[in-house]
Amino acid sequence: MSLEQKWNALTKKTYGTEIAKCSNEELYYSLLELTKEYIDGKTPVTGDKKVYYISAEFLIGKLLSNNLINLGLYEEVESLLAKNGKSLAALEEIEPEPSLGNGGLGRLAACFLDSIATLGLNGDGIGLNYHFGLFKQVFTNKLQTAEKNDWIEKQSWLRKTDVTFDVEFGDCTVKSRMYDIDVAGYESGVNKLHLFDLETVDESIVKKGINFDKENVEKNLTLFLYPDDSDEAGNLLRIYQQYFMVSNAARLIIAEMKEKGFDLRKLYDHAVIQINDTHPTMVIPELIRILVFEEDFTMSEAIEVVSKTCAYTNHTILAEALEKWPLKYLNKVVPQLIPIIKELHRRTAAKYADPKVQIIDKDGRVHMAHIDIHYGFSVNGVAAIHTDILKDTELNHFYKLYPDKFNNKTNGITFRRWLLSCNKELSALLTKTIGNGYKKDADELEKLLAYKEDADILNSLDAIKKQKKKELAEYIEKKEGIVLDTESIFDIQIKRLHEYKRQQMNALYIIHKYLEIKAGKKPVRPLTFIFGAKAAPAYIIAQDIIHLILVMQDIIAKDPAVSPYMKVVMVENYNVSYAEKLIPACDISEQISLASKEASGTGNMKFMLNGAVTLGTLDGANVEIGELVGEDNIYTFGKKSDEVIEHYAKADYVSKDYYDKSPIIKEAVDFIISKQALKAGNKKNLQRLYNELLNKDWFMTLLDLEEYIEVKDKMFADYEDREKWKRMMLVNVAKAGFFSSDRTIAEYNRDIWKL
Ligand code: 26V
Repeated sequence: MSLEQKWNALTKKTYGTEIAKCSNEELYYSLLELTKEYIDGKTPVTGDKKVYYISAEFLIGKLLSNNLINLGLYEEVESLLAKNGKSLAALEEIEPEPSLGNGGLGRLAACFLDSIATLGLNGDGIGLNYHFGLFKQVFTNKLQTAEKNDWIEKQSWLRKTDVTFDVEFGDCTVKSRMYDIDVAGYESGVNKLHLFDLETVDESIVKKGINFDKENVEKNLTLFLYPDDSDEAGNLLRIYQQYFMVSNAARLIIAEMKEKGFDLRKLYDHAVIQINDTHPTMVIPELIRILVFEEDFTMSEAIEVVSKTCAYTNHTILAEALEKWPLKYLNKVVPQLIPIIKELHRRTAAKYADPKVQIIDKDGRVHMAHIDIHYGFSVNGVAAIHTDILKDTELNHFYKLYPDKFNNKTNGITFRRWLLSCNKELSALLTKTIGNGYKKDADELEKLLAYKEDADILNSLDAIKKQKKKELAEYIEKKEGIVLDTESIFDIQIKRLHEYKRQQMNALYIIHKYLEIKAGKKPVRPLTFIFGAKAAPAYIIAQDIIHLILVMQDIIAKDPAVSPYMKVVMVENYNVSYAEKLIPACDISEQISLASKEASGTGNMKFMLNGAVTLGTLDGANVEIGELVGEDNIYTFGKKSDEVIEHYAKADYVSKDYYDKSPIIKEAVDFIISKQALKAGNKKNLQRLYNELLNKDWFMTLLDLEEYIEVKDKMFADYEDREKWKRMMLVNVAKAGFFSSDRTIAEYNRDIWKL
C-alpha cells in the first residue's frame, strides 16, 4: 500500500472520512500514528555493546517533521497534503513541544541521540518523563511568571511499555514505569529514548503556577524538571528524582545484560554508561550496590567493573553548578547508598591526601563530580578551551592524578534539525550547488568555498536570509503582537538567562544606542534586537535582567523619535520550536559570555550553520569557530580567559572603577535607575540590578562593555558592505561541517564507547 492509501485507510477507520475532508487536528494525530507505524517497520539497531546515555534532560523539540525527514517521507507527505489543499506547516503547529529540558545540556543530549541512531550505533537515552517539565514562561507587568507546561496529550510519541520497577527510598517505595520515544536515525536504524515515570504521579497536586507539595514524593516525583531548590525540601526532591532516574537505569541495564546472556563480570564489554553532568552520578554507587548485594560480587570486584563501565561529561565550570549533596540529605533519601559512598571515599582518601580530591569534604558534603572522576574511566569537557581549563585549573588536581582519563569532545548539533528541517531553502540551495553529500558527510559543506566570489550564490544566500527574516517577522507579529522591520539588521541572543552569559551587557548596549539616537546620532539602517531566555524562578538577578530588557522594549516602542531606528523584542517562552524560527533569520549571533565561563555553547554553531556572523568573546566553542572561519569572518572582543581567571584568582576586579573612568559606561548604567526607566519599570528590580552591577558584577559585565560597543558598532557598519557580508555568511556556512554532532559522536565512539 502507498503512504496515501495507508493514511486514507487510517483516517477512514478513525474519523470516518478521507484526508481531504479531515481537520488539521485529525490529520496531525493520524499522521502521528502512521509515522509510528513506519518506524515500527525499521530495523532496531543492535550490537554486542551498547551505550546508555543517562541525562536529567532531553530537550528533543517537536518530533513530527524530524521523524518524517529521517524516514525519508517528508516530501511525499508534504505534496500529498498540498494536493488535498492542506499544509504540513499547519500540522506542525498542532504538535506540543515536549518539556523535558532546560538548555544546552538537554539539547545536546537530543542531538546526540539523533546522531547515535544515524551512525547506526547501538545506544539508548535514559531519563525521566516530567509531566510539566520546565515551566512555561509568561510575562506579566514586564516580569517573568512561571506556569506549568502541560505538554503530554492522550496521543503522543510516548509509548507505554510493560517495564516497571520498584524504587526504594529511605522512607518509602514507589513503582516506576518506562515509556519509550522512538529515535529514528537519518536514513538509518531506530534506537529508543527510555523515560521513566512514577506510576502514582498525581498532576492534581499542582495548585497555583508551579506550586506543589514538595514532600509528597509518591505523587510529585516526575512532575517538574529542576524544582525550586532554594530550601531543604527542594534539595531532597532533587535527590529523590536523581535516584529514581538512576535506580531505574541500573535495573534496566542489568536486565538487558541478563536477557542477552552477557556476563555481568564483563559488563564493560557490553555496556558503557555516559553520565551527562553530575545529575546521574548516583548510578555509580547504585550499580556497585546491586552487584555486591544481589550478584555476589566482592566490593573490589564491583568497583572495578563499574569504574570500567562509566564515563563522565562535564558541562560547566561554574562552582555553584557543581553538585555537592550533604551526606545527611543523602542519608534521608537513599540510606542504602551511604555505606557505598563512604567506602568509595575511604578508598580514595587512603590513596590521596589532598583535601581537594576527596569525595566527602570536611563539611560532610558529597562532591558528585569527584565520584565520577575517581570511579569512571573517562572525563571529558565539551570544547577545546573548556577541557583545557578543566585540566589546567578547575580539575587540575584530578588531572595530575589521572592524565589519561581526560579528553575533549567538542560539542556538535544535528544538521537534520538545524539545517534540513529548519532551513529548507538553504538546504535546497546547498544541494543544488554542492550536491547531496553534505547531508551524510558534513565536511562536504566546504565545497561551498569555491563559490565565494560567485554573485549568484551570494545573492541567493542573501535572498534566503531575507525570506527567513520575513517568516520570523510574521510569526513574531502573530505571537507577540510586535511588528518587525525586515530591512533592519536582526541581532539575536537566545539562551538560558544567566549573568555569565551577560544578557545584561547586551541590554546596556541597547541603552547606549537609545541614548545616542535620542542625541541625534541615527544608525544607517534600523536595528532589531531579539532576546529569548528563561530564568530559573529563584534566580533573582536574572529576573531583574529580564525586567530591564522588557522595560527597554517598552520605552523604545513608545518613543517615536527612536522607534523607527531600533526595536527590542524579548519573545515569550523561548523554546526549541522558537529557536528553529529565530536561528535561520539571524544576521548577528550574540555569544558574549565572560571568557572561561561558557563551556561550549551550541547555539553559536546553529547560527553559524544558518549564515549568521558571530559577535563573541573567546569562550567555549567560539574559539573553534574563530579558528575555522578565520578572523575576517568573525567579530571577537573582550578579555581572554586567562586574564579573567587571573582577575578571579587575585580578586582584583572592581566594577566601580570601570564605571568611574568611562562616561559611556556610566551613562548606560545610570539610565537603569533614571526617572524614565523607573517610570516604565519597578524601582525594586531596577535598583537591585543597578547595585549589583556597580558593587559586585561577579561576571564582569563592565570589564568588556566598551570594547563590546565598539565592535558591535563596527559590525553594523560592515553590514552595509553587502558583498563583504554575504561572503562572510558563505564562509560561516561552509566551515560549519566540523560542528555536526555526527562528528562529535564518531569521536565519542572512537575514544570512549568503542562500540
Ligand atoms: C545545573 C544546575 C544547577 C542547579 C540548578 C539547576 C541546574 C540545571 C542545570 C545545570 C547544569 C547546566 C549545565 C549546562 O547546561 N551546561 C551547558 O552545556 C552545554 C552542552 O555541553 C554547553 O554548550 C553550555 O556551554 C553549558 O552551559
